[in-house]
Amino acid sequence: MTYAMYDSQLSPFAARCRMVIYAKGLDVAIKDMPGAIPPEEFVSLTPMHKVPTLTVGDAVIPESQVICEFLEREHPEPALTSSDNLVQAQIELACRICDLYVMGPLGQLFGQVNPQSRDDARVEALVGDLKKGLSWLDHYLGDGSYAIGNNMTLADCTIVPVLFFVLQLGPMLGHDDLLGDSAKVSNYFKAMQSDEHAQRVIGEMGTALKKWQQSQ
Ligand SMILES: N[C@@H](CCC(=O)N[C@@H](CS)C(=O)NCC(=O)O)C(=O)O
Repeated sequence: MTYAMYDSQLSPFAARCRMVIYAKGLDVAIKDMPGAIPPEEFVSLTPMHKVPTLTVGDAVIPESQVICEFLEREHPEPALTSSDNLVQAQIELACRICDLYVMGPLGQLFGQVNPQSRDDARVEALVGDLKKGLSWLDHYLGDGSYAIGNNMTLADCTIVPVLFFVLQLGPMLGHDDLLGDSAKVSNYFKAMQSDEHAQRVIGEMGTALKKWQQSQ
């Protein structure tokens, strides 16, 4: 199969898919947006107009979690899911907590980075929501060397890019303590620095963030 992925190096959703691609050693042409194709052409490819979007020959698959699960089914080795149904539920729960309760407030906080246009009351409310979501993630994180168990799973591919963002964004908003109530999550992210695939996406996101900051 011929794969291409419309990507943004800074997007935590796209980074999730790249981490899966790296962990599985897949041959995927990564096309950085904006620039990979004109916006009108991208809209005709997917009306959702979001990265990541995977193309598989002529087929188009948007949505990071759907892309990751598709790649997992097509390329089951190395496995990023569990054959134990209860463990698999924990993996899916960690991904869902990130998507529903962490990425929501985090994405809105990204819109509050500029101190000139910042709404401080809104920031405080969103920081409260974000900390709550992170404490829920903390509660359900496993005790092994990865998010759930002792091997990399889709949960790690989802959580690592999100935590990179949390830790970068906090100081920009005057909040260095976003993981203050989430010691397990904090220790987990420190431990993930020595995983080669996590390291790679963290490095890519760091470079993209610097570029973005210079452009502001
Ligand atoms: N639920 C989507 C979210 C993707 C998303 O929001 N991507 C952002 C970049 S972080 C985007 O493409 N925004 C452009 C737009 O909405 O037009 C996923 O998991 O893939």
